[in-house]
Amino acid sequence: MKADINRNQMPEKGNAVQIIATHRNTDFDALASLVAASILYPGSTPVLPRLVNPNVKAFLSIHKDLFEMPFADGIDLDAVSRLVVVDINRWDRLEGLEVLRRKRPLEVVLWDHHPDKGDIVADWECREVIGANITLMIRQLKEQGKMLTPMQATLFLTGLYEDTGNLTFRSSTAEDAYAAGYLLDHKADLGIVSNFLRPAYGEKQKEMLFRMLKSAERRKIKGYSISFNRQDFTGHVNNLSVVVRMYMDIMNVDAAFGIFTNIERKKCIVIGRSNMEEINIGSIMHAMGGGGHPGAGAAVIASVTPEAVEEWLCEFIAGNQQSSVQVSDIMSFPVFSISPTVSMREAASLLREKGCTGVPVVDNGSLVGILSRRDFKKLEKVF
Ligand SMILES: [Mn+2]
Repeated sequence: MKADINRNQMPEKGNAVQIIATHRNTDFDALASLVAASILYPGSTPVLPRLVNPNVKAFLSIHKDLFEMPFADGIDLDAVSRLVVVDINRWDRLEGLEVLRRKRPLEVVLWDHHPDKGDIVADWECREVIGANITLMIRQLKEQGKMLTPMQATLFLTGLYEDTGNLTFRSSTAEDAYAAGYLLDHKADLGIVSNFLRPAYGEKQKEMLFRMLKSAERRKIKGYSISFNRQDFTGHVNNLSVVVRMYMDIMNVDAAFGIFTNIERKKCIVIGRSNMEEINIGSIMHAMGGGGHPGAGAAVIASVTPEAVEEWLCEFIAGNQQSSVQVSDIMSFPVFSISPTVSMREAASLLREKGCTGVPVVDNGSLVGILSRRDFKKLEKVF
C-alpha cells in the first residue's frame, strides 16, 4: 500500500496526553522510530517498553540523558487521546497498553513497514513494505524540513542498518539507501553505528551456536539447501535470532530454521532466516501465528513437538502443507474451552495466557461455537 503522506492529513495536536509506542523486544529501528515520531508529533511522549533488545539497552544506558523516556506504567492511560504506534501493527506486541485497545474516543496513528496486516485499526496510517520503518519517517522529516542532531542521525542510521542488514537484506529498497545517505549527510557517526550493531555474543549464545553446529544437517527442498536445527533450552536466552543468522552463514545454506524448545514453559520458539526471495520467512511465520520480514522472522507455538514443527516447515516450503501433516500433529493439546457466558475481556486474557489464537466454546458439555482472535474485531462495531 502506497501511503499518501500529506501534512494536512497529519492529526492535529489535542490537549490531553498523547503518546508514542512501539513493540516490546525493542530493536534499533523501533527506538529510532519512537524518537523520529517525537519530532514529528511535538507534545507527544514516547513510551519505552521495559523489554528492549540488549544492544538497545546498552545504547540507552550510555545516552540516557539524550533519550529519556517513561515506561507505560508511568503514564495516565485514561487521559490518552492519541496513540502513535511505530514499527508494529499488532496490539499484543505493545507492552502495558491493553486498556487503550478498547478506549473510545482514541485517535490512533500508525507507521509500519511489516508486510502482514496486523489488528491495530488506525485513523491515519503510513503503511508501506520497505526495509526499515525509520525510512518512512525520514521521508516525512525531510518533507517537513525538520532538523536532526548528529546523535539522532546516528540512532536512525543504526536502526536502518539493523533492519536492512546494512542494506543487504532483500527487503531493502532504493529509498532505504537514499535515507542512509541523508543520515550520513546529517553527520551520523559510523563508529557508533557499527559498535552497537556488532552482535552481542554472550556465553549462552556461543553455547547454543556450538550445539547447533554439532548436530547440523542440511537438506534439499525444491532445489534449495535448507537447515533445520532443533535444540532444547531452559531459562532465557537472548538474541537467538543472531545465533540463527550466524548459523546460516556458517552452514552456507539458502535458509535456516532454529526450533528452540523451552522445556519448562512447554513452548517452541521458531526462528527463520532466508537469503532466497522464494523462501519468504515472513509468510511462513505468519502461517504459524508469528510474523517477520521476507528475510527474517519468528513464531512462538505452544504444545507442539519440535519434530512436528520441523515437518510442518518442510511441507510448507515444499508447497504441499496439506499433505502428510495431520491436524493432530499441529493442534494445541490438551484442549481448554470456555463457556458462552464468559466476558470477552476474560476470554482475551485466557487466550493470552494460554498462547492460543482460538478456543472452542462449550455449553453443558456440548460444542456450541468457536471463538477466534478475529472475532474480537467485532467488538469495535458493538462499542
Ligand atoms: Mn522495523
